[in-house]
Amino acid sequence: MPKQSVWEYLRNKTEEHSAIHLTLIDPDPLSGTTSEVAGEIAKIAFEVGTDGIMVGGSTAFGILDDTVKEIKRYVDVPVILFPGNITGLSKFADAVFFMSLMNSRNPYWISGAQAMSAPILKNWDLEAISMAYLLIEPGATAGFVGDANLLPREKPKIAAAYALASQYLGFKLVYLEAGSGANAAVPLNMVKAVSQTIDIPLIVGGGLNSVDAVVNCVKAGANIVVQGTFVEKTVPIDSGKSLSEIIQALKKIQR
Ligand code: 1GP
Repeated sequence: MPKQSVWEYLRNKTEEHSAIHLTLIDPDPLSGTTSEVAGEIAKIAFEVGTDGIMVGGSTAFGILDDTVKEIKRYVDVPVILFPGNITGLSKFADAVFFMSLMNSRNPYWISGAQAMSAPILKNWDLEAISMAYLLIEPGATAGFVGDANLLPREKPKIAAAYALASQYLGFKLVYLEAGSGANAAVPLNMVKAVSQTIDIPLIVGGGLNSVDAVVNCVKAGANIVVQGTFVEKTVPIDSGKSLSEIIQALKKIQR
């Protein structure tokens, strides 16, 4: 039997459970997240039940390959790249979220970076999972870097229209992103409006920092939740206790 692809793994898991949890790790030696630290965080996140590790790459400065290899030593879930640019690629990962920032004003982030990187992925035979990336206010660093025409928080129908257009364009996933470290997560009525509009899995991330935030987001319709800042802040302090509480609460939700 052929090996299950990462896409099949994600799709099957989202069909089996109310929602799944992904941990985002941004390797950044300048702020202390060396490849070794990333490996330790991933190990604990895996042990407490996260379903996959996403690896950002915007500040990885030459340590991305080492980071991915270090993480893979400790986890038995997919390691998926979440690139901030064409520099965020590593042949050692299991797959890449091949993203298009649908609401960017700059075509580089919609199709330019993708064209630059597609031949590299083919050469490496790295699985590319197409994903529409929608940036919602406040957008944080990704909003600024990606030159996004940020989707207004109080206009869920606009987000739903972008998400439906993404589905019709053939994307496998839609990601509603408030921005890493955002002081306000994606509004629940927006998560609900989008999830009721599309038939493909919905990922939500940015500013999800508590049990309630994650549970309510899933109840509103998210199929996959992403936590980065919360994991990087709490795991070194409490060895994964807070993260474990969140993941257990998420797995118990009935829809
Ligand atoms: C960022 O959505 C992810 O791309 C995670 O955001 O760091 O706020 O959890 P946080």
